[in-house]
Amino acid sequence: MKNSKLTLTAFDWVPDFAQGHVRDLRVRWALEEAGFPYEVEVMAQGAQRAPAHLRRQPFGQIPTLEIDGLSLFESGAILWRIAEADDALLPADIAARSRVLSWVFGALNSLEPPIGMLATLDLFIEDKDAAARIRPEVVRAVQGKLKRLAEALGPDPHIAGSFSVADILLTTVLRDVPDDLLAGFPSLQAYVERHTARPAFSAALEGQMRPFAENAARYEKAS
Ligand SMILES: N[C@@H](CCC(=O)N[C@@H](CS)C(=O)NCC(=O)O)C(=O)O
Repeated sequence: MKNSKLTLTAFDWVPDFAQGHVRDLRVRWALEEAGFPYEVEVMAQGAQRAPAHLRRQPFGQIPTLEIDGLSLFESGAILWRIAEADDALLPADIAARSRVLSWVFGALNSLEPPIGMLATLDLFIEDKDAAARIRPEVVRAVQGKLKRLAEALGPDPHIAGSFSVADILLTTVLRDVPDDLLAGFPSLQAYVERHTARPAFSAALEGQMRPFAENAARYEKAS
């Protein structure tokens, strides 16, 4: 993949609360870790629902990654494809590899849904009374999952042996947990700090943020 033409889709701007949290970040991070050069197709808000984009992402979302003309969607699938091409993100040993795969799905299927639900309640639901009624139940669900994750991690620095694509996914998912909730799990807080201290993460974050600053004035004028 080092010699492939890679094109990632990302937004040219998102509201403040989403900046640094858009899912192209995890793809950028994996590509930066692997050292695969890539281009970014920066899309205007709304362009994700244009027919041309729906042909590559049926849900009208980002990210997508085109690899030598072959387009992939779903951040988990994209990360797995990148990881398959790089020993640093996926161990060769079948048992270790299977463990990483389980944690990839664990991050996306078991942790991200309740964490995403909490974000939906806090940021998107207009009926604040309804959101407040449901919130404690969702907080309990998130805490339950975090408790199990902390137990599974134990004193280890990474979730599945050495650093892998599973750590990229888990870290990006945990970054969406409200600070006060994550503070109840010091080992997970340290896990996020450890992984976001990696230079590849900083490069990914910087890459996502750059167009937001450049385009902010245009969006603010339009609103
Ligand atoms: N399951 C998808 C979720 C993608 C997703 O939620 N993308 C958001 C940005 S993080 C998006 O494009 N939102 C704009 C929209 O839905 O119109 C994945 O992991 O790739």
